[in-house]
Amino acid sequence: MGNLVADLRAIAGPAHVLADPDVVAGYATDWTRRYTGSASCVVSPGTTAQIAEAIQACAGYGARVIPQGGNTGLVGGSIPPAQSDGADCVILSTKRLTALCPVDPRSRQVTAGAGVTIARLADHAAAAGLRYGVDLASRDSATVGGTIATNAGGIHTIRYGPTRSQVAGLIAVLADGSVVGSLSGLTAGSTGFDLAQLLVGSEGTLAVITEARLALRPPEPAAAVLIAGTTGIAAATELLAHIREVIPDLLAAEYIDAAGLALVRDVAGLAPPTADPHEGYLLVEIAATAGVPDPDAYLQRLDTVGLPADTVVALDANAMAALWSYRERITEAIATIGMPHKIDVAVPIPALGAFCADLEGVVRDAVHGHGNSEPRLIVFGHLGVGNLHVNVLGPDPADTGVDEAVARLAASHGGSVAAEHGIGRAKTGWLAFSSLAADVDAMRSIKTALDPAGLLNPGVLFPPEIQQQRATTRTV
Ligand code: FAD
Ligand code: 2HG
Ligand code: ZN
Repeated sequence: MGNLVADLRAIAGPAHVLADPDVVAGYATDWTRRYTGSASCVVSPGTTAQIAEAIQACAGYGARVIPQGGNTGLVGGSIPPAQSDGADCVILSTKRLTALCPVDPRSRQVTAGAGVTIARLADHAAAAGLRYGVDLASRDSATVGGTIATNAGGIHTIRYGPTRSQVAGLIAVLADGSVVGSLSGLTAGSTGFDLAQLLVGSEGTLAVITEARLALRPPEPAAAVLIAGTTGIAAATELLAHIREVIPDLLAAEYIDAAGLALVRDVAGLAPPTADPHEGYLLVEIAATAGVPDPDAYLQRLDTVGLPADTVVALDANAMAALWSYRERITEAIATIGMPHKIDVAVPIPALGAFCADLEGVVRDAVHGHGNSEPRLIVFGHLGVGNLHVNVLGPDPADTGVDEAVARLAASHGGSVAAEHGIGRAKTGWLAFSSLAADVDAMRSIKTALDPAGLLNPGVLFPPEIQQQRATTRTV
């Protein structure tokens, strides 16, 4: 490995290859601390050309490349495998790819380096009178490259779609070191496969994304944020449907269950949002759009919806931010009390009630079946797009029984085992629950075609048994 480190230092510069095991260990552990692996070094190239050279150097030594952005991913995709197959792993950090070009107001697009954080991108867009459509609580660390690689969603997906909907082009380095893509931002074009969209959600398994051309939106300030108590998720979806009938322009529609609200209040020292306690809470952010002149107009429309009497409506920025804290601080609040099992699922909105009705029993059975103590279940998420974050505390982090049971339950309700966090290392075994075998096989064929040696992010996204089968086939 000594030679590879030397070669990488020659490519990226001596200061940009870290090989001290203690330092490397920090990069090889994920945000949740549930997933950890080992790598020989961390390389931070400064340009696309250096990334191409670094990838070729790694390939020459048979070393694997683990692309890493802000390392805020929640499915173990940004860190090396726990068990090595004998090959060295190199973490390729995009932290030096921070170039941010001026916003083009005519196309409403901007070009950003893969290492630009979402918060910086949002500020940059705002300074030009525009907004970036993806926002998430990890905004200060999550990067353009990482959010593209995971097709991140976030709080405004109901309005602007996930990251996929913002990508107008990108530049990426494939496993053989070739550079593909375009930053022209053309929205008209039919020249074969859309490589940029293929790389969205590819989780570092097909290429390292180095730059992206991103669509920006006209500014849509929030006119109001409300929190309404409900009797649970089914009631919350009904209430949301009524609100959408009278106010179509929602920026966000989020759900928090009573356990999540109690925890975030406890950890963050927040007062109750509503006068009475409820089983669940619906948080809605309403866009100030041209058709509705002032906040009173929104309040009049909301009067027709039959909101609970203790609904809280915030109309000024500080009060809106205060209501958002109940939702935005849940992940960090959960992290203060243990290492949760995080199961990010999508379920068709009409089936959310039935899914949640089954959830507690499924979690309890899975946990007791594995000899664990009483689980602590917290459910919240992006209700407007049917994306729930099921967090379970109690079972040993290494015991994946409860994770699998929840993933199966989501699939049995017509849902998906991953909504916005990706498959990573955490969910490879469950991909087939909600994807056709032929779909997984087609994805695997693409992986094999673009990365025949399995250089990029091995063990991420693809079910191990399929990798095994293919490996056997190739050997034969
Ligand atoms: P990393 O964690 O570094 O990497 C994630 C994956 O992308 C890995 O597979 C990695 O190999 C790959 N990757 C990274 N950069 C590149 C690149 N340049 N080229 C190719 N592959 C690359 N996610 C949501 O979707 N919605 C949310 O609302 C949300 N909220 C969060 C809140 C908190 C508090 C936290 C901690 C996380 C949250 N996340 C959320 C998860 C996380 O922020 C996202 O998955 C984000 O997209 C990861 O970006 P990153 O730069 O940190 O990527
Ligand atoms: C969110 O929506 C994130 O807050 C994190 O996607 C979800 O902590 C989680 O499970
Ligand atoms: Zn989320």
